Amino acid sequence: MILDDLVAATTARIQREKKLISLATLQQQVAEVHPVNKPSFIASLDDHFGIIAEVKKASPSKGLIAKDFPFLGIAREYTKAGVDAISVLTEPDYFKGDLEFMHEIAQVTSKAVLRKDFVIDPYMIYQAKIHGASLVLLIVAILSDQQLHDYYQLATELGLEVLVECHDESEIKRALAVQPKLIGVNNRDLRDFTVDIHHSEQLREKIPTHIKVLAESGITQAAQLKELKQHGLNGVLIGETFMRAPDRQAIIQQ
Ligand code: IGP
Repeated sequence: MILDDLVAATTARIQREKKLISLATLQQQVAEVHPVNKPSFIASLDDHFGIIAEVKKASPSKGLIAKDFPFLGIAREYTKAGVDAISVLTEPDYFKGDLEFMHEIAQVTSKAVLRKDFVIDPYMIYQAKIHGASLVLLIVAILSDQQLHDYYQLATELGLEVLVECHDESEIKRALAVQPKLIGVNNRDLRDFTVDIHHSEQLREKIPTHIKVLAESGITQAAQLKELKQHGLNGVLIGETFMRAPDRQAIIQQ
C-alpha cells in the first residue's frame, strides 16, 4: 500500500539528508532558533471551529493539483482569509513538496504552520522546528507505540504542537496513550483512496471531548462544515478544494 512506499521513500530521503547535515548539527541549530511568535493553533480551537488550509502541489491520489504553484502567494491568500493555520506539504517524491516551501511560508504568514510529512525519524522534527513549523503531524499508522511516544515528547519539548493522525478505532486507542491535545481523523483511506466524511463524525465519538478533533480530507462544501460542527468536530484540514478554488479568499470566508 501507498503508506509503505511513502515510508520507504522517506527513510531513504532522510538517510541522504543526514549525510549532508548531521543530526548533531540540527540539534545545535535548534538551540539557536528564535522562539516562534505564532499563535497556538490548539488554543484557537477553544473559541471557534478551526480551519487549516493546505499548500499542496500534488498528491498520490490526485496527481498534479496545481500546475501553477505560487506557494507564497497562496499562503498570503490563506493568511488574509483568516485561516487558523497553514499546512505545508514537505514530502517531495509523492506530493512534490519541499521543506523550503514551508521555511519561506513561515516567514510571510502570521499564522501557525504545520509540517505535513511522513515523520519517521526525530531528525524530521528538528528540521520542522528549524524551518519555522509550529505544529508537526504524527501519523499513527506508520509509527510504533514507542516512536509515537518519543516523537510526541520531542516535539513538545521543542515547543511544537502535535497533530496525531488516525484512521480507525485501533489507531485512536494507540493515539490516546500519549494523551494528545489534538487528533486528526483522516477521512481518506490510504489503502484505496476512498473518502468518507462521515468517518470523522463516527470516530469523534470514540475520543474524549476534552481532546480537540479535526476532520481531514475530502471536504468540498460549506454545508459539510456545519454538519461536522454538529457532530462535535473542532475544525477541519482542507487541501485540494482550496488549492483549486479560483478565488481562495472568497471560498474560505463564506
Ligand atoms: C487534505 P484534501 O482532500 O482536502 O486535499 O486533504 C489533507 O487532509 C491531506 O492532504 C492529508 C495528508 C495526510 C497528506 C491528510 N493526511 C498525510 C499527506 C500526509
